[in-house]
Amino acid sequence: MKCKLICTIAATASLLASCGASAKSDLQRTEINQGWTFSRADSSAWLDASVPGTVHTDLLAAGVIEDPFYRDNELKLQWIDKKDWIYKTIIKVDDKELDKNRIEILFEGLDTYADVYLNDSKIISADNMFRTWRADVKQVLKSGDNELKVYFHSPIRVALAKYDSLSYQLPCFPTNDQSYIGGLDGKMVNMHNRKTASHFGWDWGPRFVTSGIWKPAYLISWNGAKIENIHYQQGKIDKEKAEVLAVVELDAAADENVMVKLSAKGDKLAEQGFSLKKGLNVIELPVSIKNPELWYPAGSGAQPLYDMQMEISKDGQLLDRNTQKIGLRTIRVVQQPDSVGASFYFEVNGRPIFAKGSNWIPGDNFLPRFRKPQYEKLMTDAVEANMNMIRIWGGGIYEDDAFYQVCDSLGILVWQDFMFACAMYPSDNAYLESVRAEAIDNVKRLRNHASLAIWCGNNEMTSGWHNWGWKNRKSYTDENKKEMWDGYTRMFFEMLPEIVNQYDSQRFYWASSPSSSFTGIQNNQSGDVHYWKYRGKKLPISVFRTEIGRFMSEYGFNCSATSKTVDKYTEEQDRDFLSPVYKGHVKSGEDPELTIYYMDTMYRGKTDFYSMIYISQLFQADALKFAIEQHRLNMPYCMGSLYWQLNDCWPCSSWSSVDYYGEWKASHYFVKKAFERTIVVADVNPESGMITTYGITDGDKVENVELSTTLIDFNGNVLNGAKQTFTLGENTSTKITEGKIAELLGTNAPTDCLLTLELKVDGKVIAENIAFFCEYKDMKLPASDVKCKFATVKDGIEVELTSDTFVRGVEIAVAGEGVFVNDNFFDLLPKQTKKVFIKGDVAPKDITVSDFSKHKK
Ligand code: BMA
Repeated sequence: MKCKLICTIAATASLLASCGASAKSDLQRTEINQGWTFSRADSSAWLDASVPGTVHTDLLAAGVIEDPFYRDNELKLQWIDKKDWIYKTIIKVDDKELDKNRIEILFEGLDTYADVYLNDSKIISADNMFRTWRADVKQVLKSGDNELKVYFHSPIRVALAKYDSLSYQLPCFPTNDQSYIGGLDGKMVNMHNRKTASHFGWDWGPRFVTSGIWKPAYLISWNGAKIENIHYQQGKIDKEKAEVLAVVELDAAADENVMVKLSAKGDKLAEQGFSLKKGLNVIELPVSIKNPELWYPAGSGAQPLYDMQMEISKDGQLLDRNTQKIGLRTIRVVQQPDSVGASFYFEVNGRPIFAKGSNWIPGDNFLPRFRKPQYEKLMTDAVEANMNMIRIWGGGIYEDDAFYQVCDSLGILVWQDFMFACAMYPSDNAYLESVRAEAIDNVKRLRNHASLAIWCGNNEMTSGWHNWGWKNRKSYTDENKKEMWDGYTRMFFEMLPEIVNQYDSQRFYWASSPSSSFTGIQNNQSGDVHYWKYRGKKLPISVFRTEIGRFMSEYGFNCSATSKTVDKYTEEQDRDFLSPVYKGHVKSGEDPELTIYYMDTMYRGKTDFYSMIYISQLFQADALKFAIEQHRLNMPYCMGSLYWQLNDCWPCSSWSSVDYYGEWKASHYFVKKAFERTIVVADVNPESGMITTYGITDGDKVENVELSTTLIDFNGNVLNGAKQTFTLGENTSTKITEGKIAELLGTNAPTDCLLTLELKVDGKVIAENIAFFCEYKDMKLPASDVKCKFATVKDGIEVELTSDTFVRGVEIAVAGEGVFVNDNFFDLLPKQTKKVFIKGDVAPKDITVSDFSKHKK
């Protein structure tokens, strides 16, 4: 624990009376969200605006533009980022407020190049959307009406000037800055700004380079002292006691004697007096919590949160109050050297955690549209799918407080990148200083969250520099290269770790994802791994059997959005995988052709549009299931599997498992099963001719577990079967059996049968799975005939499905909005009865059932 004292504080507890502060604080904080209008700088037409908001969404609300996400509207709206825009409103201030000792304006986020004027005095000149901007406005404000005006310079024109002033082009991954859509003549400028990189077009995202007051703005006035920031540093934590040191920054309007009271869950922990000096003070309040309830990631325990409330008062008058929730736990990243390299895993409260999760991109290209309910929905989807970790990828944003609050309460650990992705960035001092301010702001804002597990410098910059040919580009002189690499070193090996060490010393910092060590290029023996190579070479998905690192922080499979979502952004004539509109929503460059390749080689599906949507989803689902199972069966060598990507920022084809409108793709159902606490897997390896079974659990050791394997044909006839009793190891993968595929199959053809697996404890099934012996396209599936019975139940409908024969990938499609099917795309075993619950206002006529055999040639 450490803290920097800015001035000498005398603890004067005995001199001051107890708090007893009145409920209403003297500090006044008013959100400036009313009466905003906006205009193009070269026009005099003023329209209503929303703050927080963006120019694009304001233009949409005003009816000036059509929905940017519809069809190819993206191409028609590229003019917006070339313009300057002005926002203005009136702030009313009365004499009482004006009399306060201190008055400031705080912008939590300005996107991006903004000059702020109050009554025609320039008070802020902003150039970084990731940091807060504030100004002391006591001298500029007047009683009555005050005009607040924000002038946004075109981010593109500012960035182009920066681009042109550099003698060389900073490298950037080609599909990750789609400048050609914006008419920039190939000039990739995203990295010249401190702004969401994906706004410039990404391999899953549109190119809409926004401007706007994207986070709340406040007018804050006070007389006594304002709580600037609190750092709840967690010391020794065990069952008996948790030691917490509250390090508090207080901004005092004058020299003051104040009382500071800290309580948790309503119980007073400490109360102490302090003498403050005018200006910024740092005080410390050590407290201890008896018999603490510890916080765990989802699946490992509960998520108790302590409501911490701090009150600052003077003579019984409350000056300011701050409440926030903290979770008590220890967390560390363990890199234990071993015979191959070194481990890389998270340990919470002394227990190793296999990280099950996905990567997160901004929830909406127009960021302010994504708020707490949307965060709650998506993170609940993540927990429903048995995840315990999410990686906030570096080309988006440091998310809103609401995001981390949701993660704290649901038990989702957060891997937090700093905002750098897939490019080299400028390294001049001004740029570095801007990053410094941004990093300090965000580290201080987020460090109290129980869910925050790791800070990571950037996404794929080490890979880009060393592996993607950047450092060897012929166009660079030695001097250029030195400048870029020196900048990289200063930023990611020096400045950011120093900031984390200074402001959040209890958290682990990792310079780049992926890397094998603090400075090392990724490998499968240490550190974290992004595995994408299969795409370029069109390798079979079975390559995921061998490409396994210690912690898989990215890998993924592209597919279509759900048909419901595709129908929303297309018209009839667009509904073709190769139509310009459909392809305009597939940003990855290689897709949809690459997806079509896998669909064809693995499934041989029909080529009508909706069959292709179905097959592309099944492909993604099967592939993710395979990869996750491989990662988990290699536990504890591999201790993390975060697939790319959970969500979308617009309706599109991508690697997401939940699409832009929140619909679960087939993969989300498969991921949910593959991430169950305990799973059973049969690894059928045609290359070696072997079949190996595994029991894998995140839980405790279980003795006398029974594995039943049954080989059946597609009509349900039992061809072979075995039972095995074994001990399931604690928090690991246990190999149960190994044998020859040929011996198991005997005279049965691989195309005609499947293997069911069941793990039982005391007669109760704890895990089940199915394994196949050939490519899906070669399976000789009988024509399906699924019978459905419907029953109206509370909040929806229950469907009971049966079939005489085996049915692959049963899809239950439901017309209408706001419906949720609790299981989907599942395999139905012969004569099995399967019950599915459909939540929502649905009738049987809205429900269509199909399956793989119907979409297969
Ligand atoms: C990863 C990410 C993203 C990208 C994704 C899919 O490497 O870091 O930049 O969108 O791959 O290509």
